[in-house]
Amino acid sequence: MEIEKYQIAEYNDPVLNAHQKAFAYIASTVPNAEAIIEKLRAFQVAIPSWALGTGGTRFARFAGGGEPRNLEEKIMDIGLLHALNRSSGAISLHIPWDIPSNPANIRALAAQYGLSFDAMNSNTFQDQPGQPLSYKYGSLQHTDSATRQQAIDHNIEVINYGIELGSTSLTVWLADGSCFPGQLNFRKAFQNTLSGLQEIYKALPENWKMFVEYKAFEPNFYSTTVGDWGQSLLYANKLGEKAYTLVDLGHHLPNANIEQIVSLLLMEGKLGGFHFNDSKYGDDDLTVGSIKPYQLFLIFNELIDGMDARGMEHTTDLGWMIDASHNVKDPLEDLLQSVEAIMLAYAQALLVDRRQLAEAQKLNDVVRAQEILQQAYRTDVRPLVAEARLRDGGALMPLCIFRSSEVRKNLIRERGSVSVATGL
Ligand code: PSV
Ligand code: MN
Ligand code: MN
Repeated sequence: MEIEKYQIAEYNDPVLNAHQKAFAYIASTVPNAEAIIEKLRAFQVAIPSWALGTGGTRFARFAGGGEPRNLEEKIMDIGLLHALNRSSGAISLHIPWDIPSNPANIRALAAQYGLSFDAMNSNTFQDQPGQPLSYKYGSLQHTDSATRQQAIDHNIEVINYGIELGSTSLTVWLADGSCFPGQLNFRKAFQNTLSGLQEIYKALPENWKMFVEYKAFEPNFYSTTVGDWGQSLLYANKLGEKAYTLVDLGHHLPNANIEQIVSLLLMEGKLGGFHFNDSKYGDDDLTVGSIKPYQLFLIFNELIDGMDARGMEHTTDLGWMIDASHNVKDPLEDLLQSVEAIMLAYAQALLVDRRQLAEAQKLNDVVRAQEILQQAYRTDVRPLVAEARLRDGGALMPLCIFRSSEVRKNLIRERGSVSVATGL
């Protein structure tokens, strides 16, 4: 199932006039509309290969139809998203969930859809069929050196796949930790993990980065060996200049001030990448911007402020990825919503008058500082984001096209209604 450029233009046609009016209005009210549009056009968010089918909870999985049956079909699905929104130009792979049997062909297929390979993700949180040693009690932290070595070898294998695909980063998320007090010696677990990461780090090509993802809880519920940004930063600092912290929005304890974490990591030159999602309770992996859109805006506000202060390129100097799971929505519709939410938050943050904000901060004018932020947040930037898409041949209303061209119905016809993951 593909949507051709001319079809997108046909769908755009009836709404073009209304869009032009809305765009003319915002372009006349904000000082830097053209500059924002150029930034939006360049900005790309990677789609995780694991978010294209219906996810589930530990209780149940209710799969939808037409799910991709293999990596090729996952790439096609992301190609479709990218054709509609022009902002999903990358894919993030999880190994061994998505082993490219022929990396050169997979790379060429992705290129046909204008997609590149963002961070590669290793998996030492599950045992795979035929795997000699179990990760039940952790991987890099394990008390047994052979198990640690197995986890190191796996990460190096993932790097090698990534090299063939043209990726330039590895994300390591470890489920390592403990469920009960006394189970683990924290210092030994940290030291084992550090030496494992050091071995993996040695295998990184010159131009690669390693992202150390932290998470406060789950699947271990007493301690986590990379439990928060402080611990991740400790590892990243000890590893070296190619190692960075990765922030997944759902991996914090309730009410953590993520925008402050982002700001300080950037100040230290140690923020590497992002997993976007939203949550109310824990690692809920809900649609980006569906629960706390103001927090998302505040995070982008710090990102822009911090990146600009360090002269970083918004598009390339951080890894921008979604990490989500869809239990009740069509995954492709959900991803369109997530990317849109990210683009809106980015556009709003670009609107912030930083000179005035700095002045208000200096004068301790708390009210004015809040007004400046909320002025940007409350501006309806949807026409700016739509205009950026339009200029790149994308859809003014991606979700509407997705629905009216009956994408899901066609995918079900092509691929069937049985999910590969559940067999139902
Ligand atoms: C773990 O919760 C996580 O956020 C990591 O990024 C994993 O790679 C991903 O979810 C998929 O399980
Ligand atoms: Mn994640
Ligand atoms: Mn997660």
